[in-house]
Amino acid sequence: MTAPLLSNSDVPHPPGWMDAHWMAFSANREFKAQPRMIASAEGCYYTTADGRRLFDGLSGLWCTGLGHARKEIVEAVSRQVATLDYSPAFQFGHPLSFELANRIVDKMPAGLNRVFYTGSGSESADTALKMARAYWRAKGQASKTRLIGRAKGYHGVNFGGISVGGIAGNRKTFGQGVEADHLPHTQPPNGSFHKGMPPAEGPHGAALADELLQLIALHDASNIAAVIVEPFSGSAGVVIPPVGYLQRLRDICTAHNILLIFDEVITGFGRTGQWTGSAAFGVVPDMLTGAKQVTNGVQPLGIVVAKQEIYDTFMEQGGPGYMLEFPHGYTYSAHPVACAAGLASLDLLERDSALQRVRELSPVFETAVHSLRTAKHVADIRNYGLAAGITVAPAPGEPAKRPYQIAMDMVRKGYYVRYGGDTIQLAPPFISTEAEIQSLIAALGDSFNATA
Ligand code: PXG
Ligand code: PLP
Repeated sequence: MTAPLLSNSDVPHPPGWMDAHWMAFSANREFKAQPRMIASAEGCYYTTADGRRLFDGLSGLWCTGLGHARKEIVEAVSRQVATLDYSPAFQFGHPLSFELANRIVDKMPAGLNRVFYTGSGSESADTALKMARAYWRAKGQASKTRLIGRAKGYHGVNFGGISVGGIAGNRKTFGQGVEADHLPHTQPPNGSFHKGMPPAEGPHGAALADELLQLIALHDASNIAAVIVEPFSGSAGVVIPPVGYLQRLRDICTAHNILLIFDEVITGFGRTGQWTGSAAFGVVPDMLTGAKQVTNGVQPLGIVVAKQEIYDTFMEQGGPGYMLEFPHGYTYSAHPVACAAGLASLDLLERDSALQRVRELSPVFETAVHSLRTAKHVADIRNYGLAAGITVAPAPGEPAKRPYQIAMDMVRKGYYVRYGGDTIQLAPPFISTEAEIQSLIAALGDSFNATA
C-alpha cells in the first residue's frame, strides 16, 4: 500500500470518520484509502491539509477562473449574508437578481435577454429542455417534444441531462430516461493534434452537422423540440467544433423550426476569451445555459438565458395575470447570496479585463500544451481558449488507469489536473502567469514520461 497522499496529519480522526460522506463523481474507496484533503485556497493555489501548495490546473472544476478568495467577492458575499441571507424564490423577489440579470444580458449575444435562475449546470440543462417543450406547447405545437443531444455531450446528471448527454458511463446504469436522439460527436481521430478548431473539410468536418437532417427525416420536425450541444464539449475531453459546424446546425434548426440550445456551463463567462462560446464561434442559439464561472464558483448558481420571443410566448399564453406562466423553479433560484457573488464576479471579470487576459494567454497555452505531442502515451491534444484535453493512449485492458496515474503523479509534484475517461484536462485560471503555465506543462510532460 502506498503511503497516503496529503492526508490530514494534524487532526486525528477516529477510524471510519470518512465513511459518512458518499462523495460525488469520486472513487470513494480509493480516496478514503489515500485522501487528498484541501484546507484552503488563494489565487491560483490550494493548500492541502498537510500544508503543501497545489497549482489549480482546472480552475476548481472549470469554475474559478478569477482565482480563489478574491477579496471583492468574499466581501460581497459576507455583506449579503448579513443583509438578506435567503429570500423566497417564488412570488417574491429581491433587487440583486434583477440587477444581475441585466448585467448578464449585457454580455449575451444580441436577442438573448431573459434570464431564468437555477442552482447548477444540471438544473440549467433540465430547465432549458423543459422550457423548449413548454414553448412549443404554448404555441399550439404540442407534438414537438423530442430532444436531440450529441455523442460525448455532457449536460449534467439530472434525468433530462443524461438523456440528451452522450457519455455512456453517465447513462448506462440509470435505466429509461427522457426520449432523446444523438448527433455524432465531432472528435477528430487520435493523432490529429489540431490547434483550435479543426478544418471544415473532410469526414470529420462541418458536414457532421448534416446528420441532423437524417434525424429530421426519421422523426419529422413536427415532433422535435430542440437540439442541445456544448459549443465545445468540456467533460468529454475538450472537443472543439470543426469550422462551420455550429453554423450549419443553426441553419438546419432555423429552417426546420427547431430550437437550438447551447450549453455554456463551461464555455460561458470567459474560458474562450469571449463572454460566450456563442460569441467565440459566431453562432447565436435560441437559449443558452451557464453556471460555474458566473459566480467564480463561490456560490452555486446556474442560468438559462432565452431569447425574448420565447419569454413573450409564455407571457401571452399565461392566462390571467395572477397565474404562473412556467410551473418550474428551485428553492434556490435567484438565491440572494449567489446573486451577490455573481455581481462581484462580473465586476472583477470586467475590472481585470479577464477576457483580454485569456486571449493573451491562449496562444502561449496552446504552444505549451502542444509541445506535449512527443511525450509518452500522448495520443491526441485539443485546445481552445484556456482549455485543453489530452487523450492518453490506453494501458492494455485498463483504459482509465494511466490518466489516474498521471494525475496522482501531478499531485505529488504540486499540480491539480483533471482526469476522466481516457483524458487529462486542463483549464488554468485566467489570472495564471505565463511562467505558471509553462511549469504546469513541463510537470505534466514529466508525469506522462514517468508513467509505465
Ligand atoms: N453542462 C455542461 C456543459 C457542463 O460542463 C454541467 C452541464 C452540469 O453542471 P453542474 O453544475 O450540475 O455540475 C456541466 C458541468 C469535468 C467536469 O471535469 C465538468 C463538469 C462538472 C464537473 C466536472 O469535466 N461540467
Ligand atoms: N423534494 C421535496 C420533498 C421538496 O419539498 C422540495 C422543495 O420544496 C424539493 C424536493 C425540491 O427542492 P429544490 O427546490 O431545492 O430543488
